[in-house]
Amino acid sequence: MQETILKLCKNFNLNGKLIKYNTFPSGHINTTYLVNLEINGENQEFVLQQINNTVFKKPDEVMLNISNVTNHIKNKLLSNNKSIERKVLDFLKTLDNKYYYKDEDGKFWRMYKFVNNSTTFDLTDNLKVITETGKAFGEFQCLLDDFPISNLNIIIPHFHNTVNRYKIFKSALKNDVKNRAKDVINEISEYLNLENLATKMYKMQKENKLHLRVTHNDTKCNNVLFDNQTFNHLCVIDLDTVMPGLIGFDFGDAIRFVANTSLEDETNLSKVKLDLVKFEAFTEGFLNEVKHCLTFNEKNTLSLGAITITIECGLRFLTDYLNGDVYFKTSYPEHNLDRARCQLTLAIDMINNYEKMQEIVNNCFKNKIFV
Ligand code: ADP
Ligand code: GN1
Ligand code: MG
Repeated sequence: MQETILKLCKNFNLNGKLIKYNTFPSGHINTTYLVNLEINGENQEFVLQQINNTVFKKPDEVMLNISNVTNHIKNKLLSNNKSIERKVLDFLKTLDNKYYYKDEDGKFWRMYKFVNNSTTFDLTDNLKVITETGKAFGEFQCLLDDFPISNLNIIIPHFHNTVNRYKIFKSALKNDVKNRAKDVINEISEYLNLENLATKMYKMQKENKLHLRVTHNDTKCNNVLFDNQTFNHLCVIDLDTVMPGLIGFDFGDAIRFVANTSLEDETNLSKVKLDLVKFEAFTEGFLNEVKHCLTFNEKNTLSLGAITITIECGLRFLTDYLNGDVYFKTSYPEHNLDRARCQLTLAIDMINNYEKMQEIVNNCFKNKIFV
């Protein structure tokens, strides 16, 4: 691997000495390395990522979206007299002036500068970090509110189309290629019972009751970099799925991840709950940034967005389990099933706490003094 990394660095015009490299504990799709190089006597760190081109079938379009969005954020910060230092990702270009490199095996790679003194969180009880996560994704929305959505490539068509997600699920169930359906009858029927609720927002969008904005579509807490001393948010990362979408889904995906009492694959389901204190902390941070621009329907569907995305994510894990674990990386044979069970438990707890979530959202709107 060492030789491959050196060769890749050279292709990104980096000609230093390789000090070390590590795999980053990262998401379920791409593979990430932290690369340490000595360049002109100075130690410098870079992030090297292999883009999963089974999931991202057109890596060039992914990188075009990312570079356009990143440039827009950079220009907007500068025109508002704000510093761009650690606030925006800095991608490297290859020798042939591209933001990605295709190697001899057909693998796609990209490289960017490591943001110094930064850290990320998976599960955290620190309410400041949770509020900062809300601010980071809210700020991301505002920075891109004048980016023309028609300029974005649709990276994964129908990504949060829950009607289509149910269609794909039913087809996986029918094919049942691994003969696994018989062992998960309860989970299957519980997910099917949630179909009406989970498809409500998508239908509202189709009826023009909710409108599309530039959304991130993967608003997990570990996609925000924080200063490792102050825990103030720095920038939003993992921009692969930036596409037109509903703001309630970005809000909801973040709640699914950050306001859960457990990780997304917890097997002890008695530990899996929506934490309303964390919900409030995130909502305050997020609404602090975006409440001025939300429509009535957007405000009223934030809690439903959390329920919808939690059901959708669990359904995707269960679909992948039925398909034989071909999409998400897994660490053991029943990993996707455990994830699907965890998301189902969380979604049901959210449904039971719907009124309370709505009350918190309404209070955040009423309160004049924000964090
Ligand atoms: P994945 O698609 O695998 O989730 P990410 O782009 O989110 O990939 O990167 C994985 C992890 O690598 C992040 O959660 C973060 O900890 C770290 N990371 C990524 N980019 C940077 C960066 N520019 N500076 C510091 N850390 C980073
Ligand atoms: C995947 O790459 P990662 O782990 O950040 C997935 C998201 C899911 C998430 C669940 C392109 O994100 O949609 O919400 O797993 N990304 C893609 O953890 O499918
Ligand atoms: Mg990520």
